[in-house]
Amino acid sequence: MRLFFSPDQRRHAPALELHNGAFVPYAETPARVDAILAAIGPTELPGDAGEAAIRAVHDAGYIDFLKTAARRWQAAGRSGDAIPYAFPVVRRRDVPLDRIDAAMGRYAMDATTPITAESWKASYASAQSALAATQAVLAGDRAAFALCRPPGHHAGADYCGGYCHLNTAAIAAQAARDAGVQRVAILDIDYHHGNGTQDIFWERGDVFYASIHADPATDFPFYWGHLDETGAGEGAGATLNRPLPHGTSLDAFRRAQGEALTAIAAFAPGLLVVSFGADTWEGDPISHFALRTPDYAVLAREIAGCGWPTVVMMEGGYAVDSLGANVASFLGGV
Ligand code: OKP
Ligand code: ZN
Repeated sequence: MRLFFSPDQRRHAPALELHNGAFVPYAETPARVDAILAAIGPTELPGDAGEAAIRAVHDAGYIDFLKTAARRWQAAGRSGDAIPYAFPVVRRRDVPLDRIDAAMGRYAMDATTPITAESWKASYASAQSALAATQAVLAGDRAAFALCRPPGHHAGADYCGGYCHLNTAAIAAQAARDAGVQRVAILDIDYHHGNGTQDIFWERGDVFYASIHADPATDFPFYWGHLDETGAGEGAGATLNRPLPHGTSLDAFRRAQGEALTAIAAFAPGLLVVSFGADTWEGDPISHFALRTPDYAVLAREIAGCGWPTVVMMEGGYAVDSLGANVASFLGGV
């Protein structure tokens, strides 16, 4: 299986994040990719496919914001990373927002996703890795892996959040659609619900989104991922959510994944995108499931057994010392 990663993806390295009421060291570190690289062996550099596939998913105004936010933040006299703190939650009029502080809230869903001067470079490179892996599968490989980082599944068409700026799974799925694949399915097995991916395809009947995750009644991102969210309009029935309780281990996770795979099989996709997070591991520092390292191979074999051409995107996983083994277990199963 071909594996894709660009060193530019290390360049996003915020100092701190807001966690439980205090600023703590940022959890989504470049060290995560080094741990994964050490376990999975050599990767290939993605080519540079440009911005078109990114623009097919994300709004022009948002892309411009990502590129310029850190510079505007510095120009406003700030020393730390750019972090939003005021949000237009009550549907204010869509007035032009020149002040960087206002733009930060407009283009973010939370205050845990700092933007640095290098964030665009790193997220752009992460999207290129996603596109290169997708190309490999479109060209005939049965499976490929994109070591995406920063992750993607919380980012919507016009917002960042949950450590994510560009939605790599959505970019991959849309690129496959634009290459002529009629139906694309996304299976999201990160611990957190992929609100951005769900949001982007909510009214789309051509991209099926299935997610297994911690119940948003107790866990981030809170406002999305409930059982009764199933899509709307053309996309009615093309979203499937399986929220699970703290303490979930292989048996229950596997049953939920089986339901998701059955629904995806009925949809008959030409390509599967997997948003894979290893933050479902029993020792993850910010999560509360109880999967063990060998469990990832079991889950991956059941996915691979369905026979769809499959592109795997790295999402979360914060227990750096075990991250490599967990990712290697999953990829071995694929
Ligand atoms: C990204 B991915 C809780 C803060 C929540 C955001 C978690 C983002 C996870 N104090 N932080 O889905 O792994
Ligand atoms: Zn996660």
